[in-house]
Amino acid sequence: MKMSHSENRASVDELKQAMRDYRRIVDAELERVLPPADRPPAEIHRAMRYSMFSGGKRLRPMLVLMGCELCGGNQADAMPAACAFEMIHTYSLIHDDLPAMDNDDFRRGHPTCHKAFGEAMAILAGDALLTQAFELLASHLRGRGELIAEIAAAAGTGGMIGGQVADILSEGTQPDAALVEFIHKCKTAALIRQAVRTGAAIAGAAAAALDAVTQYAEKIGLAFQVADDILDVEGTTEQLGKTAGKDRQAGKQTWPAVYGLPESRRHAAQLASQAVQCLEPFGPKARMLASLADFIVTRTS
Ligand code: GRG
Repeated sequence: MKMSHSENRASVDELKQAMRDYRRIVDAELERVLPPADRPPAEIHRAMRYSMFSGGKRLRPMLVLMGCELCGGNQADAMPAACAFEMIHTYSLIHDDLPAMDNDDFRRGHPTCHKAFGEAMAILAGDALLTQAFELLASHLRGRGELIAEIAAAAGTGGMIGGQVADILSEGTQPDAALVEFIHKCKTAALIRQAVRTGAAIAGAAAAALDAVTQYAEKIGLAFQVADDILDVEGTTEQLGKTAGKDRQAGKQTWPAVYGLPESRRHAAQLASQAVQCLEPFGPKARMLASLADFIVTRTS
């Protein structure tokens, strides 16, 4: 029997509380694993910490932990991977903001890493976060080489970096539906997909469960970037914590550029609804992930 909308979703308040709780525990663990700010060479450790702790929703670590818990695993077992995903994500933001890429002055409501520490230190802080992420993964996921390889692939040229390359090379070209889907799936959805999948794999999920959460994650990953494109058009710089309206200015391939805003909103909502359907085999224990799918397309930052 199909569950009603209210049965299969946590309330907005429950989700907000859960997000605060996840954020608190992830931040405590990041505080513990990142090199202390005064450890020599202190400048790089200060730059890494500056970007890691200057805000952010902690969506990717939350997805690792929720994927693990959904499939019956222990939160503690997934915590190193959760931290690793936030480090990989933050590295990508630092590098994306550099003058050679998006040339942004603000991120997460603060001056970008290169504005605060200079370009050389920002490049190195990104490199160091990526490197430490894989150190964490290798030291905690013993015997899980295939899983670590999957994470590397999601962050690499077949995933996030590949999407970034296509995004840069397509600036100023005619809006193209196939191209924007490729960019969004690689640049954004690949890491989000892998976050949920990694949590589930750490829990030892059976093939069918792993497949179902992966399909959920693919949908929310794409929905997340479509919503991000819409926010770039509709949001303010204060609300977003980064410069609004830059996609259009740079002639980026975005969902609104191809489909317009009303159709983009409809498509984001449809992806969220399809994501929730993928969770049906899990029943009520997936209600928080179902609400998260709604949050992803209704968020304002
Ligand atoms: C490898 C340099 C490099 C870049 C990869 C991920 C990426 C491509 C660039 C970062 C900038 C960007 C617009 C990425 C798209 C994904 C996205 C919307 C990131 C922002 O994620 P949020 O909203 O950020 O989760 P917070 O600050 O909340 O963590």
